[in-house]
Amino acid sequence: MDGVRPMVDMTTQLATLTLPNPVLTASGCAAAGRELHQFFDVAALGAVVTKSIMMRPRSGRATPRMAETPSGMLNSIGLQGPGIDAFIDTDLAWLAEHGARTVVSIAGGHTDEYVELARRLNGHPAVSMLEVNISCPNVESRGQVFACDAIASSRVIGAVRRAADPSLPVFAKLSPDVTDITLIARACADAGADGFSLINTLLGMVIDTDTMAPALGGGTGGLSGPAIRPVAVRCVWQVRRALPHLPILGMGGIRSGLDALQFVLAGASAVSVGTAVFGDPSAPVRVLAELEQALDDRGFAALADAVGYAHRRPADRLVPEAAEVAAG
Ligand code: RRO
Repeated sequence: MDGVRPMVDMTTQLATLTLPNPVLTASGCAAAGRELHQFFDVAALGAVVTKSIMMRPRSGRATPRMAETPSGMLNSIGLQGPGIDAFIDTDLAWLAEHGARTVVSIAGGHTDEYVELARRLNGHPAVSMLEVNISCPNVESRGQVFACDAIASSRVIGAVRRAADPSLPVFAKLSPDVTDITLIARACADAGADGFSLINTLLGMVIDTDTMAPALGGGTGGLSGPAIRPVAVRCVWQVRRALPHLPILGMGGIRSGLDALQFVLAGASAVSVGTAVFGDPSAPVRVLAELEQALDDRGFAALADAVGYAHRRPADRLVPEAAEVAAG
């Protein structure tokens, strides 16, 4: 670095949505952006992705709800939230007032709940996109997680796509806890998904060796942080290869610009920074600056040119310098 600000075109496209840059918050790690606004202007991000919201207020699972793990953490929040009405009146209103582009994550216990949520959000000027969190127990199917079943996933995504404002991109947030994530992705694509958020947390457990019981009140929890990054990059790679025409919002353990670059090269058009904000609330803006520098260092004039670059055969590599940088 020579102190000269890089000049990379960082705009990105998530289906019909154009964002000024590709770094977003991750659902569940920044509530609705208010707390992070003490550290940086949330409108400077590509978008704020809000904590998954349900129809009714929920108090969540039993405490403790977090446990440390090597290079990561487990959470078992259990969809704590104010419910859609309070969310629209307070959180969305605050985001609109602060000029933040907003991706609203919705969650439901059955397909009709997702549909009702999409309807309530229709026409709200602050909403730029819907992220459909299908990593929730389906109360109509013995609590089986929607995202672990292709038919249940496609039912929810199809219904949300039909209910949502046609101009609003609908992204399916998939779980890595499946044998073949491309089967679920294809089912969602066939049902009308405009893109994918990859990945949700992996299901894990920590046993407290003093109490000799699960450390989390809820027993199991979602594993996030750098420990899951290779799994997330693999999922982005596989879905990009299977469905190259659909955009991906990638996430899972991103702490630096180079971490974000891995996701972009694997096929993500944008990234969410999640767990990193608990230790470094300014991580999203730092990651954005580092990503821009990393792209500039590798000779990219535009982020869009780097999306999916790792899939190219050597003969199709348009930026010869990239090979030299990679070789060190
Ligand atoms: O609320 C949660 O406990 C939670 C959700 Br909805 C999710 O999608 N992923 C996660 O790790 N935790």
